[in-house]
Amino acid sequence: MPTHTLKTAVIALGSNLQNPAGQVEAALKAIAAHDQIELQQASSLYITAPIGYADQPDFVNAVCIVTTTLSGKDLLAVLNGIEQAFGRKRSFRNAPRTLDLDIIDYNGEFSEDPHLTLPHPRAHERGFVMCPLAEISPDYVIGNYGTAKELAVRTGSADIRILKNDQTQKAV
Ligand code: PH2
Ligand code: MG
Ligand code: MG
Repeated sequence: MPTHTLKTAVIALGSNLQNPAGQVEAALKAIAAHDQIELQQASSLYITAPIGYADQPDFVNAVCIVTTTLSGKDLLAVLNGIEQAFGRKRSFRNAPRTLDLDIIDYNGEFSEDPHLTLPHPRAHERGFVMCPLAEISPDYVIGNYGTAKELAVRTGSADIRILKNDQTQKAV
């Protein structure tokens, strides 16, 4: 693909139902298999305590960086399609889920669109996103909030453990 049309995006993956680690690993493969998405980097898998609605199982989370010729909206549609294929049911906000795929950043763009707010409005304060991102790209800048490394230090990693480490570096 011509490089000038390539955009870089950060995608966060999360699951806390039905073999969460398997869900996240299979989702990474599904993302990588899309012909308009190239997987550049994937973090280790992390076990993380639930944020928001606490009375649910721990999550497995990971983050990946991709390049893509898709627009942000088309990338979101592809990710929603993968969530559906993995049996995602939407019940209530922050409910347990087989697979959640969130766009954290799309090429450094800003958007107030309620269907795709960029950067993701809460990711910068979530250790389960910032710690994995800091592992693979510590200098990645999230909107006006700072680098992944700075934000991971701020969120802390108290309730976050590496489950499966495919990398050599430590998160924070
Ligand atoms: N996702 C949420 C709400 N809370 N907590 C953890 N640890 N990991 C998640 O992926 C997560 C969450 C909403 O998407
Ligand atoms: Mg989410
Ligand atoms: Mg989501």
